[in-house]
Formats: sequence, C-alpha cells, structure tokens
Amino acid sequence: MSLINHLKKSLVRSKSGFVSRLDDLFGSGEINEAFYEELEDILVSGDVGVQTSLKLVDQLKEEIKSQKVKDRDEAKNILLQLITEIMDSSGITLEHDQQPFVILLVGVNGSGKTTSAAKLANIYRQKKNNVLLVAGDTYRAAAIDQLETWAGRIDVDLIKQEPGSDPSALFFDAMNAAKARNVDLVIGDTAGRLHSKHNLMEELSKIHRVISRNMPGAPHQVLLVVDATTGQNAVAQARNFNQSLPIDGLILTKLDGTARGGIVINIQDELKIPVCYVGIGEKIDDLVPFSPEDFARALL
Ligand SMILES: Nc1nc2c(ncn2[C@@H]2O[C@H](COP(=O)(O)OP(=O)(O)OP(=O)(O)O)[C@@H](O)[C@H]2O)c(=O)[nH]1
Ligand SMILES: [Mg+2]
Repeated sequence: MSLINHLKKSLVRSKSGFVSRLDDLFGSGEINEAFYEELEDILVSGDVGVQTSLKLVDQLKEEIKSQKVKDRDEAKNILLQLITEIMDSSGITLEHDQQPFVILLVGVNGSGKTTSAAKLANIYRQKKNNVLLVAGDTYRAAAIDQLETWAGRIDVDLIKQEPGSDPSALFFDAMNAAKARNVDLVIGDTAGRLHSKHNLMEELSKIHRVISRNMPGAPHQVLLVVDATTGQNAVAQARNFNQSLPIDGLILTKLDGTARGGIVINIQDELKIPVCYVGIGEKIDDLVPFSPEDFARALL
C-alpha cells in the first residue's frame, strides 16, 4: 500500500478527525470570514500548532485575494500547495553515499526506537544491503532481547553486549565490526531518555563522539524518534534533543494512533527538521519513507 493510502486510512479513522473536518469544510460554501475561522480551528485542533495554523490561514487569505479565488475547491488546492511547501525541506533520501553508513536512533522512552530500528533495517535489507543492528540500549536485558528477536526474524546481524555495559564501548566495537564485515549500513538503537536527564544526554554525546572518532563523518544520520500521539509534546522533544546533539531527521511513529496528524506539519515548520519516515503500525512493514506531497494529499 502506498503512503497516501496508509495515511488516509489512519488519518480518516475518526469521524471528528482532522481529515473529515477538512473534507466537510472544503465541500461547499462560500469563502468568508467564517470559513477562515473554521479552518483555523480545524488546523489548531489537528495538532498543526497555533503559530503554524495562523501562518497558513494568512497565506491562504493572501493567495485567495490575489488569485481572485471564488470557490472552496480551488482554495483547497492552494492550501495543499502551502502545506507541501512547509514540509518540502526534507532532504534525506534512502540512498547513502558512505560505506558503512551509520544511522543512530534516539528519543524519549517508548517512542518506538527499537521497533523503528528493526523496521528500518528491514527496508534496507530488502534493498539487498548488508545491515548491522546495534543493541545500544544496554540498560535492560529485555531491550537487547527485543532487538535480537527482530534481527533474527528479518535475518540481519546484531551486535550486543551484556546488560549494564557501556553503550559507547559497544558502539566502538560495532564500528570495528562494521568495517571488518564490510557492512553497508549500521543502525544503532539507544536507550530511551528524557532531555532533562543531563547525564543521559551526556551519554548520547559520548556515543556520538566515540563513533566519529572511530569512523570520521559517522554517525551520518541521527534520527529522533517521536511518538505522534503525544501531539505538541513531540515538538518540544524535537527542540530539546536538537539542543544536545544535532538531529538530522525525524521518525514520527504511531501516526496510526492519532486522528490529528497535523504534528507532521508543525514540527517541520517550527524546527525545519525533515520528517524522514512515519510509523503506521506495529508490524515490520509499517514504516514508510515520508513524502510531503503524499501527506498533503492524504490530508486534503
Ligand atoms: N501503533 C503503532 N505502534 C508502534 C509504532 N511504533 C512502535 N510502536 C509500538 O510502541 C511500543 C514501544 O515501541 P519500542 O520500539 O519498544 O519503543 P522504544 O522507543 O524502543 O522504547 P524504550 O526502549 O522503552 O525507550 C511497542 O509496543 C511498539 O510496537 C507505530 O508506528 N504504530
Ligand atoms: Mg527500545
């Protein structure tokens, strides 16, 4: 199934949801002040964020005026374009120009890092890449087991150490293994952490340092995994993590669990960090590369 169908399916679920309200609004009627007010309300309650919503409505108003648009159907196309433009900063592609290419997944507890690491490994595995998973959440034996189970299922190698061992040392070893085994892609899981836990954030910086000392230029992508159902909190998480280590892109998980989904637009507008993948379920295939056009079209 394409991203657009997946998104439609998940976004349309709730009758009072974002997409159905947009659908109703653009269905019929004239363009008047009530139309703009309703649109603003729909965007804000759809998690687009107050600032971004106001900006979108203002831009739409201007375009409607200058293009002398009369009907809502035409207005819808303009909004679609405006939304796509906000998200179009996405610069990350599935292709990678370094070997091994190192991706590090970070984020708060339970956001979907481990599952996304496995899903991502599966995407590259299907493209015939030689993938190495790193069980970087060394705090809990269960976290190591969880990734190991996935690795077995998708037939990808895994590097792990005893629970309680130092994650930086593990990543150091993993870089050596990646070079020795001629791996195309390394995907590192990490333990969940809150931005306010200073020592845990320091640990992430250390992992980052150790990786780049062993392999200059790596990690090539640091992806922050955020849970879409946390709404505005997801924006705060992205902002906070980005202050501790440079975030190259986002994996927005559990989009299937929210009827709002506007958070995708909000994050990209406020932080200019591209959404690279979206998680749309718990199964191994439920991670799809993000496309701004498809997302905007699924919304409208
Ligand atoms: N519905 C849905 N569930 C997801 C998605 N991604 C992850 N999950 C579920 O969310 C739960 C937590 O996922 P994990 O991958 O263990 O999250 P984590 O970030 O590794 O968690 P910690 O290691 O505890 O910080 C699991 O039950 C996953 O199956 C998604 O896109 N959609
Ligand atoms: Mg985990």
